Amino acid sequence: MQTREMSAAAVEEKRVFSGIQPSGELHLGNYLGAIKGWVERQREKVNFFCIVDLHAITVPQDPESLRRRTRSVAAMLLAAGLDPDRCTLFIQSHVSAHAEGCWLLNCVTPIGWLERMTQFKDKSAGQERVSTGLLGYPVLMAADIILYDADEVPVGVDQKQHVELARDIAARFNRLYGETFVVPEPVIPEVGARVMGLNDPAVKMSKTHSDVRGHAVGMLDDPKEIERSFKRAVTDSGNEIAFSNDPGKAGVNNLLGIYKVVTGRSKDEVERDFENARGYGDLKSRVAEVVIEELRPVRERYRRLIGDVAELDALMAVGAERAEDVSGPKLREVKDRIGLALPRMAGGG
Ligand code: AQP
Repeated sequence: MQTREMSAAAVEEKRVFSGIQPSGELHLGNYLGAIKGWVERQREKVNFFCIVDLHAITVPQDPESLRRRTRSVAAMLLAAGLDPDRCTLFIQSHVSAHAEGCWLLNCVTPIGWLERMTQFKDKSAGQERVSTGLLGYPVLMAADIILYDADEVPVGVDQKQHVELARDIAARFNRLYGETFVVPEPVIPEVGARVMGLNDPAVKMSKTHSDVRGHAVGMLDDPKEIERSFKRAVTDSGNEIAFSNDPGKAGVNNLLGIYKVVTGRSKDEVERDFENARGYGDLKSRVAEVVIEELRPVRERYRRLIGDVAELDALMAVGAERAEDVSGPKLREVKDRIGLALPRMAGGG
């Protein structure tokens, strides 16, 4: 297994890759489970963050909405604090190595590995037609990650299984063709890794359900909407405000988890903050308050950024060039290992 040496310099140079789909309006789960952590970590490592539009089309998308949302996600990530001077931020379809790499990895990935993926089972359940792309989603994700020799992949817990599959694919390729890829590790935040729907704390907050009233807090929701969403949040008939693994207390646990990640306080401190709370109503309004203040500057920066389309497109073009500089040579190495005739050989050179 190929790993990087753990010298001090190597620790600094650790590579990080993560992605986000422009498949709907971004929500608090995306922010707390992924984006907030990306922003905090961007100073420490070499980071690649990708807007994975090719993943989004594994389920039907309206072309105009997809284009608009892809730009909107770019603006949102910048508004949340990603700094293009400290990370490489780009759009997946702008770098052809991802789709090409996916094909090459498809050819070493047993189909059974894909059929047992939970997300595939969930997203294909009850559908009359399911695209081959949906089944191959994790192979594309593996290509995204391993073409950059990423050591770490920060994701919410829902994506852990896919990162584990990327590890299996990288290791299998290395076994078949010799050491080529770094085998990546998933990095899951301790809290915030699975923000649950406010209307149903048994279901993860998701873009797919964000049309359902009271399910998600959108990153662009205004303070009044955020307050309303939290007021409606499902809790239980008790009154104890404490972290708990009891499924019956999942609503309160979810609210406390959100408060914890936003404020950066420990579990004990969070519970102490609510010692004198006047019931769940108080809990809900204080959680709403910290979320409103957390998202306010993001929303304001977003409004400014989304107005300058030319600047956004230029930033994404620079990101794609930098991504290509890393993934392009890796893809050529992979083709060489497999035995594909490289272009320089075509002319007899
Ligand atoms: N509810 C969540 N709690 C914590 N983290 C979450 N993530 C998503 N939902 C939650 C994390 O956000 C990152 C980007 O997710 P994605 O765009 O790749 O898609 P997803 O995981 O499939 O998330 P969605 O929002 O539920 O989208 P749809 O409905 O389109 O499938 C990932 O790191 C993910 O873990």
